[in-house]
Amino acid sequence: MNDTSIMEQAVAGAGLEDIYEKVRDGVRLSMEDGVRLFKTSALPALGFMANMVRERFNQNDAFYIYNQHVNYSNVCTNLCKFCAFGRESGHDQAYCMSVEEIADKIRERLDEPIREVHIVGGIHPDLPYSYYLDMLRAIKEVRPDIHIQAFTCVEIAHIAEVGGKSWEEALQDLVDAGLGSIPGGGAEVFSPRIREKLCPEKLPGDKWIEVAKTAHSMGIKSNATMLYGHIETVEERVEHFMALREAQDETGGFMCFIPLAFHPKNTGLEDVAPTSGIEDIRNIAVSRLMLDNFPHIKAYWIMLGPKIAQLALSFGADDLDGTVLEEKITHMAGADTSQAMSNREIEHLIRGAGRVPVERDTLYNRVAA
Ligand code: V47
Repeated sequence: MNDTSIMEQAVAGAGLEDIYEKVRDGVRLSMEDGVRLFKTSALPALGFMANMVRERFNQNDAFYIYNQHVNYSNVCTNLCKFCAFGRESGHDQAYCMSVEEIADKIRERLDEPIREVHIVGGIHPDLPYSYYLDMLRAIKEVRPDIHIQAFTCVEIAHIAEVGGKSWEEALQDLVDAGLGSIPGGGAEVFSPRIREKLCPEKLPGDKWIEVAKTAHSMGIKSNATMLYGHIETVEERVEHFMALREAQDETGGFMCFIPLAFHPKNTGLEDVAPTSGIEDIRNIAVSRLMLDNFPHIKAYWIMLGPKIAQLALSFGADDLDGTVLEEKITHMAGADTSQAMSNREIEHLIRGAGRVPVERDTLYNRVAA
């Protein structure tokens, strides 16, 4: 008996033959299918199916990028319950980097082959519109070849409001100043119930999608995330996938989906237990199966830990993110992962998973080692 027929037996044993047939034949899965996949305990069967889709999209490749994070300010008016990073303006732990300090952060690492700077901050009540444009210009001046992936859809809507601009106008100004693409944060869970309970001040889910679609219509690529493992139901997770899949059908502008494992420490949800490895793997696998029009699924090692992220490469993920120098948001919420991994360490993880490491740029072009 070959490997495939053994796994087909595992699928049958789990009562998932109908879903398997759809996956094998490239037929789109339904909301009900997604809920069943979240509820099955047959992890190997789930992984077998997710891996089929993963290899259909990305063969044996596993991507990573040499990148640096800049979290320019933790001052935030939203103060979401799940966030350990944000502080009210005037708080003794509040900080905001000047444009010069941000430029210095980039300058400090000019001798490293960094391809991307990933920039996310809070919703700052007082920063002027010019700050965001000046930040991008200053980075490009120091390092013209770097790709700037900056400002979640939530920040873009805020920046536009600060500048008295439409989303299109603000996005155009940001692109002219050096913006390359948009990271996937701020999506959380789109469900109004969840947003009402955890982040009532935040841009609503439907508006997050509208900002992303606006960016896509202008040729700006973006990512998407989902924060799981707090108070959301599996139905709400699958609805989140369905909304993203529908938007992607319309624009094709999403590059990558990243399930973000909730870290409870120092948040307003400290009673919630951290996610288990099984839950993490399940979220990777179900997202790979439901998001049939997303080319990449990222296992963000900073949140998952390197070992679960490595395992995820056999359960649907094809990307580990990257070196992630200087990340703050997850570490403030108790992540015990290191602050950075070297290219060698990442390649070692990928090879250990039996995959081929591929260094990429932000837009998933292969780069020569
Ligand atoms: O939007 C906040 C999440 C996000 C916590 O686009 C938390 O490639 C876990 O979006 N526990 C920011 N997560 C990070 C992000 C991201 C990271 C890596 C790559 C990309 C990409 C995007 O972090 C926030 C929020 O959803 N977050 N607090 C927490 N306690």
